Amino acid sequence: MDYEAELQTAQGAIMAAADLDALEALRLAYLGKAGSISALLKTLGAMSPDERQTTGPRIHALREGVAGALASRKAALEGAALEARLAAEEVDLTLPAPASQRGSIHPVSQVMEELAEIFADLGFAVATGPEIEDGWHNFTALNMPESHPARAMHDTFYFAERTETGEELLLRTHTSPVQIRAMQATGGTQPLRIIAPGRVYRSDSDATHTPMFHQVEGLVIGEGIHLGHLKWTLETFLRAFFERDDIVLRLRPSYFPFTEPSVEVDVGYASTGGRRVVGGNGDDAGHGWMELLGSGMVNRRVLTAGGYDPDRWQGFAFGLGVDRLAMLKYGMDDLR
Ligand code: 2NL
Repeated sequence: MDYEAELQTAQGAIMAAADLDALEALRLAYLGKAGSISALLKTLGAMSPDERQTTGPRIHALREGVAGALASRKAALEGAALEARLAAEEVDLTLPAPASQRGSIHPVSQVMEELAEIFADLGFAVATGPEIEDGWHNFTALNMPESHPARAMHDTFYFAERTETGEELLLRTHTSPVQIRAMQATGGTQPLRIIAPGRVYRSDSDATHTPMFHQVEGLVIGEGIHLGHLKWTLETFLRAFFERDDIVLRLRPSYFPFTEPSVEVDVGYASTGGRRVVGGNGDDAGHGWMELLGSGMVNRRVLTAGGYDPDRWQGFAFGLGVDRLAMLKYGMDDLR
């Protein structure tokens, strides 16, 4: 048998295989269990030692040659397949990118930012402080001594621990303690114009109350500060916040331990289709008054606690709920 010619024929067939399936068929035909070369190898056992000596290496050379041709054709076909895929699956960089999910600012955060911006234009700096407070800064300095009923009214979250000096520790019930700390920091020698925005905590939970809510308090201290400054400041702020010139305020006498006199501030609104829209005189037809915030002239005792001489310095302060303000501005009717 002419093994050389056999090899050349096989190589020709292998190089002509059009695809990997055709190549696999050839591999089985030559080297498979029932393949022609496998059959040749089986004949070796029946040969005489002399014959095997000369024929054996030839059959093995044929097998090696066919296996080599199969491997090289396989590599060539696979390479071609990859090239074809790369050409077909080309990335089109001019296609628009898939849209990604975007987050958004929480209405409460947005309102806090708006407030800070408006008050910055009025010359107010932002003051911050600890959310875990002691009883002195949260209550006593604000004219709410121990045993004062207002202290019990605040539904305070208390810690089991106390400070080194025996003061009770609590989650601040308002941001007033931040302002007390700001007053102390000047040593009672400088005028002050600050807002204190932040989280406050009261053990209270229903459709209109959450145990954590957001408050912004404002404090102005200077010489000759009076109620007129308070009214102008709040009016100017609310006009900017609600983006309306027809904001009308109604100041009602009230009581807070930390201010004297104290005023509750209502804003006129119009009822349109069950929705309240801020603006206009609350006494006009189709209008009403809505309580918006509490304020007043800083109590002499609070000025003293903050280190200011109340015979020389006066101040006004106000406190408002950010969550409610956000609901009002962006038309939401459930705090949650
Ligand atoms: C309300 C009432 C108010 C204050 C907060 C205050 C702070 C200092 C001194 C005096 Cl350091 N006053 N804050 C004054 C009046 C009212 O909040 O109803 N807030 C939601």
